[in-house]
Amino acid sequence: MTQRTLVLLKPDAVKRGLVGEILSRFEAKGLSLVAMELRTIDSTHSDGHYAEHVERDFYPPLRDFVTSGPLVAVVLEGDEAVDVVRLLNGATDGRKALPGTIRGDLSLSNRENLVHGSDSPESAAREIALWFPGLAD
Ligand code: IDP
Ligand code: MG
Repeated sequence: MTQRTLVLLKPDAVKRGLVGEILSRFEAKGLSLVAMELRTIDSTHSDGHYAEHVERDFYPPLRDFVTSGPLVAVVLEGDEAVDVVRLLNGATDGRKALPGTIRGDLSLSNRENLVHGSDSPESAAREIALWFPGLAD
């Protein structure tokens, strides 16, 4: 089933010059670019994106991280795009993510783990509306 999902190449990906490397993995898999923008977000936008996590202990440093510099927000489309992106991203903790995944190959951190991918079609719809209101369907 064709789906859309919201992907972030987080500020560590931009700072480390890994945007091309990471985007090329999604493109090589066969996912299509629907929208893409380099953007620096403020804490209000971070709170909206991470609404389910704002009360967690790890959230304040996560908010500092995602607002620390430009990131690349992307909408990708393809067959089962939500789950496919999360498989390509790998486990949250880069130290534990499997080799072959983006985090497993390129991240050594539980926080600075390079990428975000929506965790369900419902989250994808909410996140796409937040990041790209013009795309809402
Ligand atoms: P996900 O990005 O794999 O869906 P979530 O549990 O939704 O993981 O957490 C959102 C983000 O918060 C993670 O990608 C990571 O950057 C950060 N994070 C999650 N858990 C921790 C933690 O225990 N320590 C530090 N950062 C964390
Ligand atoms: Mg998540």
